[in-house]
Amino acid sequence: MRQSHQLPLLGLLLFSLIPRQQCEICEVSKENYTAINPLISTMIDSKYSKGIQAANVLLSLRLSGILNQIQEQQLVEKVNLTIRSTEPSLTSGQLALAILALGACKGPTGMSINYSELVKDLENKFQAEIKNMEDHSGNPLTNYYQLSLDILALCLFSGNYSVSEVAKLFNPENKNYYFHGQFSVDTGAMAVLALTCVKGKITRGQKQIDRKDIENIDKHTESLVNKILSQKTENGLLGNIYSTGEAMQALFVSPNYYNENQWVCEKTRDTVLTEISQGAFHMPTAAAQILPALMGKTYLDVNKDSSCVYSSDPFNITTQESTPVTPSVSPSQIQVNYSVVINNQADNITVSVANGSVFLNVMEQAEKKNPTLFWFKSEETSWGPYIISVRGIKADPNDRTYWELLSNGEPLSQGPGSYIVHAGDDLEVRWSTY
Ligand code: B12
Ligand SMILES: *[C@@H]1O[C@H](CO)[C@@H](O)[C@H](O)[C@H]1NC(C)=O
Ligand SMILES: *[C@@H]1O[C@H](CO)[C@@H](O)[C@H](O)[C@H]1NC(C)=O
Ligand SMILES: *[C@@H]1O[C@H](CO)[C@@H](O)[C@H](O)[C@H]1NC(C)=O
Ligand SMILES: *[C@@H]1O[C@H](CO)[C@@H](O)[C@H](O)[C@H]1NC(C)=O
Ligand SMILES: *[C@@H]1O[C@H](CO)[C@@H](O)[C@H](O)[C@H]1NC(C)=O
Ligand SMILES: *[C@@H]1O[C@H](CO)[C@@H](O)[C@H](O)[C@H]1NC(C)=O
Ligand SMILES: *[C@@H]1O[C@H](CO)[C@@H](O)[C@H](O)[C@H]1NC(C)=O
Ligand SMILES: *[C@@H]1O[C@H](CO)[C@@H](O)[C@H](O)[C@H]1NC(C)=O
Repeated sequence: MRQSHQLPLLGLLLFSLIPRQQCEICEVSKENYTAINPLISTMIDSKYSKGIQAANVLLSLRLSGILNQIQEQQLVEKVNLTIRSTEPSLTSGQLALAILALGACKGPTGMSINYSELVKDLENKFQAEIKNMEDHSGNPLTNYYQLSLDILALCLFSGNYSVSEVAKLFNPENKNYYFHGQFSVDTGAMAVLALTCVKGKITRGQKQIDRKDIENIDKHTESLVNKILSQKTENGLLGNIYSTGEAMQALFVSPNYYNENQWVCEKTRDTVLTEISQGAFHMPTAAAQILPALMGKTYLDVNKDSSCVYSSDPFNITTQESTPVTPSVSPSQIQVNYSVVINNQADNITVSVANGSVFLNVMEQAEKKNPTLFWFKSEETSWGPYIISVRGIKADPNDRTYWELLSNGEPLSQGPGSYIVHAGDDLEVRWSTY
């Protein structure tokens, strides 16, 4: 199976039409739905402070067949409003996500949205990404995760893209799949979904294609799948807990590229369920990215003809206001070290913050004590606040620079608004290139 790309083309096409048994899709069974209730509450209770977060949530809940019509309509309006009001400044991937969300199993409200206009817009934004790569030594305006979202949306919603360009761009050796030389599982997974969609369109004869391009797309998919599997941890996660959902989707749609003994889906699923119970998915975007896989769904299911299935509420969705935990005693103060590191030059400070504070609180406290050294700017994103500049030095995708967060020398796998600091932590923001 692993050599499939070496078969002659005809054999290859026939081969890929034979579905391998889909035992890899290991969705959570009905009797275990209580385990995913926290995800759904997190998403429904969200205020969607950043509009594109609503797109993540709408896409996820629609694919999973969970919304009732009122909740859905509110989300559709929110997404629709966001794209109309912010359109020129949306990144390509944000627009792609909005199209996927609005177009997913078109409900009764779906009809009044003009997709062809949005899809045209996306074509232009995708071309701008390519143009930027040409002008800035191969660096897109955003990143390959978003370029993959773009191709996925163009593929699913009959947009125009060049298959040879896709075959060329998505070569697994491309630097954009790697951060600090480390393969990004999230990025690879999104690329597998996009390439699988493109290949599906070709084999169903909807595009006239050079056979060399098909062979390359096939080779890329196989290699990406192997890279994803090589990031499997002992407890079954693929990459880290936040890349696992999308990696599961990638493996669901590519069963012909790996052997059954290479991945035990059930183990991955059970580790994820445990992590849910421990609160790992308290962010709406994190919850939105993991849910479809747990329901046995992938982003390729978006344009299945069926219209939305409205749930008869097997989840007992709770939309009560989240009860803020008001501690009766004020929390004790803890001390941490914080430093800003630029080219091995460190400026450090010791600050006190309330126990339970997050990284951002430490940065704010440091800024208050010494604004000259520690002033910074952050920006709201679908994952919460993102540090865009410190002391006026600004992250720039054209030269792959950013502010990296570390604790005790280790890069964090959560952002400044979520990572809870501990007494004695050595916290650092480091000017880095990915
Ligand atoms: C590309 C990417 C980056 C790029 C972003 C710049 C660029 N060139 O695009 C780089 C490499 C710089 C980066 C940095 C970080 N990232 Co990052 N990143 C991603 C990735 C692969 C895609 C994001 C994207 O484009 N989404 C699609 C668009 C449509 O959504 P968007 O919200 O508009 O995207 C923007 C934000 O997501 C933002 N962003 C990217 N990463 C992060 C992380 C956090 C915490 C925040 C608040 C925002 C943010 O950059 C995007 C482009 O502008 C995601 C994977 C995923 N599953 O989402 C991880 C991901 C979001 N990143 C993650 C992390 C942890 C980080 C860092 C905190 C790592 C670190 N130790 O420093 C830093 C952020 C530090 C800071 N300055 O605040 C985690 C977040 C997990 C969590 N629970 O919070 C993810 C999910 C990866 C993972 N599996 O662990 N990242
Ligand atoms: C899921 O359900 C099965 C059967 O009811 C049960 O044996 C198993 O322990 C459940 N798993 C989790 C994680 O709840
Ligand atoms: C989306 O926004 C446009 C323009 O503001 C409006 O005409 C259309 O009715 C909206 N559609 C939905 C479903 O809200
Ligand atoms: C959608 O937009 C396209 C391009 O702007 C336009 O040609 C078309 O008439 C629109 N369709 C509807 C139903 O409004
Ligand atoms: C489709 O895109 C290709 C390049 O990606 C371009 O050459 C071609 O003209 C486009 N076709 C249409 C109908 O827009
Ligand atoms: C939902 O509520 C009903 C009745 O209260 C209960 O029987 C059912 O088990 C609940 N389902 C879940 C998934 O919690
Ligand atoms: C903090 O800075 C001082 C000098 O300003 C230096 O001696 C010390 O080693 C630094 N500590 C850390 C943890 O970087
Ligand atoms: C901080 O809070 C945690 C529990 O939230 C507690 O275990 C720990 O002892 C506290 N630390 C300090 C220094 O008060
Ligand atoms: C901060 O770092 C200095 C130097 O490494 C160390 O002596 C001190 O104990 C640290 N303070 C805290 C609160 O971790």
